[in-house]
Amino acid sequence: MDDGSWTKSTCPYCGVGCGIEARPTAKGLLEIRGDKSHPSNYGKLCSKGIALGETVIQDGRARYPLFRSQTKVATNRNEIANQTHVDTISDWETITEHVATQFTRTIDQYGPDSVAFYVSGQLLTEDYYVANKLMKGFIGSGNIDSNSRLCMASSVVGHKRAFGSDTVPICYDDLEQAELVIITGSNLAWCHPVLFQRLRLAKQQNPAMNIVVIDPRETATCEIADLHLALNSGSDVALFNGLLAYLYTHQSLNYDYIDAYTDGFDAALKMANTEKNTQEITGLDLEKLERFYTLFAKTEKVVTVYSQGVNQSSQGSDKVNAILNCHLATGKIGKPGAGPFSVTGQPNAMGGREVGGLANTLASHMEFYNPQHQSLIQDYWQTSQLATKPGLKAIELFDAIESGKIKAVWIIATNPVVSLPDSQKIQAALRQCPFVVVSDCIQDTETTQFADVILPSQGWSEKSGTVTNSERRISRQRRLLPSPGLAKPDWWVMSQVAKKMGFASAFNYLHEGQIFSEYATMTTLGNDAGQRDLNLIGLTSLDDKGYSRLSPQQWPVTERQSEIVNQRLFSDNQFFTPNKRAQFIAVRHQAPKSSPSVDLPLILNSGRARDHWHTMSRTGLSTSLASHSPEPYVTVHPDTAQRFGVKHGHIASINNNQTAIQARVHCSTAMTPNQLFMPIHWNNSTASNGKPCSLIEPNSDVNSGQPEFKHTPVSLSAWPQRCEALLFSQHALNLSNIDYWAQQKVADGYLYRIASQQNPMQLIVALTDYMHIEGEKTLSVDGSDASLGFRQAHLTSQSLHCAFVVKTTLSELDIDWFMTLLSEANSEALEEHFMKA
Ligand SMILES: Nc1nc2c(c(=O)[nH]1)N[C@H]1C(S)=C(S)[C@@H](COP(=O)(O)OP(=O)(O)OC[C@H]3O[C@@H](n4cnc5c(=O)[nH]c(N)nc54)[C@H](O)[C@@H]3O)O[C@H]1N2
Ligand SMILES: Nc1nc2c(c(=O)[nH]1)N[C@H]1C(S)=C(S)[C@@H](COP(=O)(O)OP(=O)(O)OC[C@H]3O[C@@H](n4cnc5c(=O)[nH]c(N)nc54)[C@H](O)[C@@H]3O)O[C@H]1N2
Ligand code: SF4
Ligand SMILES: [Mo]
Repeated sequence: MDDGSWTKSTCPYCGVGCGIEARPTAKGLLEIRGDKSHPSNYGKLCSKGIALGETVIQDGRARYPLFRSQTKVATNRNEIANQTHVDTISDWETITEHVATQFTRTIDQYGPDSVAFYVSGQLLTEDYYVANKLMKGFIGSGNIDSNSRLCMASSVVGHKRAFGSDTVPICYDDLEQAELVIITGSNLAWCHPVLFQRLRLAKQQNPAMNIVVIDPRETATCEIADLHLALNSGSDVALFNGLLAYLYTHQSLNYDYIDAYTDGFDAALKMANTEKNTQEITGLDLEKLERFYTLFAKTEKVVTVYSQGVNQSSQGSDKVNAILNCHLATGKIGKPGAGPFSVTGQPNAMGGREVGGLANTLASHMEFYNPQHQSLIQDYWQTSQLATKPGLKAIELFDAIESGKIKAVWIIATNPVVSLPDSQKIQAALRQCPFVVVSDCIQDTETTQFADVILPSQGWSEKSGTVTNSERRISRQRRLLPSPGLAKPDWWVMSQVAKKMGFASAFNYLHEGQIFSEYATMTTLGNDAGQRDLNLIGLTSLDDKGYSRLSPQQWPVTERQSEIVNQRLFSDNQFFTPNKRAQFIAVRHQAPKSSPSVDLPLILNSGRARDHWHTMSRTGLSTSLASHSPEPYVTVHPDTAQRFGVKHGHIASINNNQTAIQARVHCSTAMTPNQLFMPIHWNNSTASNGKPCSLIEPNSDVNSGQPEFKHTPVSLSAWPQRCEALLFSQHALNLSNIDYWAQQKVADGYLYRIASQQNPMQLIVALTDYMHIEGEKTLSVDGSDASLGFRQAHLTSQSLHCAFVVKTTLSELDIDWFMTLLSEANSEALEEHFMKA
């Protein structure tokens, strides 16, 4: 919808799903502001949303369909082979024909379960719908799983077990209406910043509101907390079972609610009561536990926000049910200001779950095990090939690739070599997979290294469709800019392949609005009496204009919403189980799969930094975002640093039996002495070796298949650095022969923070190799003055091409000096600054 020159769209980062308004700038970038009319953010944006305009530059984009010929060598899985490849530019007709033929041949020879799609919560609903329809409906296999497996799968299991459906009951308004907000396993301040801002404001306006943060770390979210429970990693089930037992002994249960609307309470309570040693398991003292339990017991309006500290655990789904049990036992659900609130990570984590993009669900909240659902979908899609059983979940799926059961895989909008546990295993699997297709906006990611075919996708600002946020609100993402080269929408590419596989009539889409319409109608099948939560009947008759102008709609949508709607589910206390009653699940604390040992005495926790998004393919392009945390770091308690001989600001190695990785040490008492924290963002595209998933074992929750990303036993040691350097280049460099480096986007180029175990002379020689000196003026300082270090710069009259400084140790002053060098406007000023101490 246009408002003058501004176009409304949605932020492509987190599941808050903020509305933005954008307009092109003269330089081809975008000016961005918050959309005041969007009911999820009312005009607010966080640092990432504000900086979106800087990220639409075209660095590194995949522009043309490519055939990549690999030199595949059978390798030992622990060996990181140097993959070499040759790229050949193709066209869409040829390449989609090739993909179709390879998939068809594989299916003909080995059956439908020999192929798989691995997709993403960063796809639009329309893309996701087509992917799911092609795999489950026409290829006839359940083998389509998503990076949502790494993100939301435990919540999905928890919801389905308790409610009979994957339902997030609350709306954002509930956060503001609550009197107690519990935030557990979520760094809301950094990961859902606009919700955090809304909550902070609500607390200012209502000082009686209490906020409890439950996290082993003291995070930025604790800034607004009245109480922080730094529980032992993995002990949430014990904490919430303790709460249930407390509610029972303190007569704080709602028996009317339990009796009228739920089943299974006695068993859940009995199990909770068997857990006597809450203090020991959680590591929390009695006083803190009682403060928390009393607050829950005495407050009517309680919202419990939870995220990856809960989901990403070998007991993730039990953690979720332990929380849901407490809400059900007190009837604190389905009422204004009350309910459990699983905040979704990715912009369209919800949309993916809605269309059915997980291997163990069928489509549109319809299930494999339900014969009526099977036949409804079969008729609707007019197919005789509908998959009849769930497919493989992410980790299993890559195991099946490694063992050769899956012989062709299409990876879309995700980077599994970085984001799945045991990166070495994922690499080994892809290396020996006969046919790997990768659709991405970026040409060279760690995963495209293994592709036989690279398909260039439109990115945010170019693509068009819908996403659903954490409060079930569907918003439009709109096309704002042209796409580079031949990049195409993912739904279009998949439809081309589907047609060439012989499914033309089912994939004849001309535009994304048609797909949305087909999906909306699907949600209504067999759903006239509200049998399922997800129902978009009010959007089934949207015409092209209606779709193009669609304002945010919160599901269920019985009638198209023209005003802001804030609805919550379960206010009628009716659930989606066969008898309409919510189910308690009896759960018991279990220790994480791997425990610390003498050799690996510390626990590695991993998660997010404020201003980066995942593998940094977008945030890594913004200078303002890059400066908040410019390189991979490991946060260490000062006592632990001392114990392991590592120093604040130096490089450390974090290792286990799998491998060792490096990051800069950041000492902080926000950590407990037994834990380390590392951000997930840096990978081999942006740093030498700082990827937590290289260390993480593929342990997962048996019910959800979600990996245990937050609990890896490791050890820590100093990395014997002998010198450091800063290097600037106008172009991104491949520094593969430097031992430690991290890349940071700066104005007009890239800055590299470097450390080396070699002596300074050796590093200088290596860095000089990266300098392009033809026709440029060279400045240098030879290092005889130790306070200046060894310096080199290459410039033309217009700009600085590249520069570096090497010293034994770089101080903050050296970094400031280098940054000023980069910002000098003309060569005279630059030359003058170059010689300064
Ligand atoms: N800036 C930024 N924001 C993002 C993203 C991003 O990449 N960058 N990604 C988005 C996505 S996809 C997701 S899934 C979300 C994730 O959002 P969050 O879940 O909030 O983020 P994380 O940092 O992964 O982990 C949350 C917290 O769980 C804590 N934790 C670890 N172990 C335990 C435990 O055993 N129990 C408890 N209670 N807590 C524990 C960690 O210390 C951490 O502070 O963020 C979304 N928003
Ligand atoms: N150690 C550890 N590992 C984790 C986590 C953790 O907390 N700790 N968290 C997990 C979680 S919750 C998540 S969600 C994952 C995220 O992990 P990934 O999904 O692997 O990370 P992204 O960088 O978001 O990858 C998205 C890719 O899709 C591309 N892309 C963006 N938009 C489009 C599009 O429209 N079409 C196509 N085809 N491509 C597109 C981007 O360029 C990028 O390469 O990481 C998981 N891994
Ligand atoms: S809170 Fe999330 S959706 Fe909103 S602007 Fe920030 S990153 Fe984007
Ligand atoms: Mo996520």
